Amino acid sequence: VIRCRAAVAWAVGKPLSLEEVEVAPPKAGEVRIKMVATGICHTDDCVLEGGFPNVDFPVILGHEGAGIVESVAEGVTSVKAGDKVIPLCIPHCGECSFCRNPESNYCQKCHLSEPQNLLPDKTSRFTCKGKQIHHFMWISTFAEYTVVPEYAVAKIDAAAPLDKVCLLGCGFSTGYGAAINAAKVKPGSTCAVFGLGGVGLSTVIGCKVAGASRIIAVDINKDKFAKAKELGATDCVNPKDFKKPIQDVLTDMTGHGVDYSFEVIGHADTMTAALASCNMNTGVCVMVGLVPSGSVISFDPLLLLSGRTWKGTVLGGWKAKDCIPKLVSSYLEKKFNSDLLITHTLPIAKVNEGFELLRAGKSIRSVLLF
Ligand code: COD
Ligand code: ZN
Repeated sequence: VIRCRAAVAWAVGKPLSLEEVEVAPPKAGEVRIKMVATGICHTDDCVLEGGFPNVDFPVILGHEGAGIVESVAEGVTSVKAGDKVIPLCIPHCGECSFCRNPESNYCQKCHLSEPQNLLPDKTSRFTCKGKQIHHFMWISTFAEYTVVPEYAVAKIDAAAPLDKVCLLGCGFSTGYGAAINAAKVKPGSTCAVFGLGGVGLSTVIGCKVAGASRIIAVDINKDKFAKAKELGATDCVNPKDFKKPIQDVLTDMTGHGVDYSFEVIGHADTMTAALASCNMNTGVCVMVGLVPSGSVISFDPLLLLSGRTWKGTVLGGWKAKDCIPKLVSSYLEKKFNSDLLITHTLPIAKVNEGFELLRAGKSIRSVLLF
């Protein structure tokens, strides 16, 4: 058992508290990781605000980390002590029908509706003050040491800077893959990205790398525009500056609507606005944000009848165990610069400050260091 620091969420609506926790050794098929760095993603904040009623508290959140394997239990073959790794918020077992299908990445070991609050054997490896603490998405990266199933961790290049590539565990890969895999953005095309947080700005990067000639960035916080431009946006639009609906603004700007639109906010109304913003024949709208559980979207079916495609993606469509290491290699080859998304680097003790910066719209990504 290792005693170490972790940011524990004791209850909805309460700040995290930095505690000493006990982390039990990995059981068969599991890996214990020494976490080096972790990003703060909007989804962690949604859980803290009570947006995921099926997440059990107390819980150690965090799902965008990078670290070094401390030890492995029997049966583990793909990683060993000392390897640099990224824990996977979407597992990749390699055996289920979705893993075997080259077109899908949503492993059957994963249940978005039933978050991985305990490890697959239905027990926890974390305790604090005599209480069992829950896992989050099986990876709980807000702990100095965490235990994950082997199919929820990928070995990465030993040269990778962990304080930078942690973003590839969730936010960057999700947004970038939405453009590359889900939309399959073509060179010369026109794109619109709704929501310029860490994930949406990664979609902007993906559209740029795919060769889009026009990238329209949409956000109600104009402070996000400078960064969007730096990353490749050609136009920035604030819906608050217009009386007419944003889909009409985008249609006017482009003639018939964009080729690809992305909703990277997680609101029902911006989902339908993004759909209506892509052109009526071949337009593709990709849903990246997650609306609060129980939300219902109503929309005019004529929007789809004329040919539009409306689709969603998790973790940008990447088959995590194979693709995250390849994305790390692409990062090292400078195919994209995800470092530009990191606006703050803080010690883990300042985790609540990191959440405050996100809520205030002042940060893109804060990286916490252990
Ligand atoms: N119109 C335009 N922009 C808006 C609006 C609006 N009505 N409302 C908010 N925004 C902007 C905000 O100003 C902000 O800039 C941006 O939207 C949201 O950014 P962040 O930094 O709060 O959020 P991200 O980028 O960290 O995360 C966004 C997600 C959509 C990914 C997240 O909220 C979510 O829904 N996660 C679950 C879905 C998922 O796949 N997650 C990946 C695994 S966690
Ligand atoms: Zn995330």
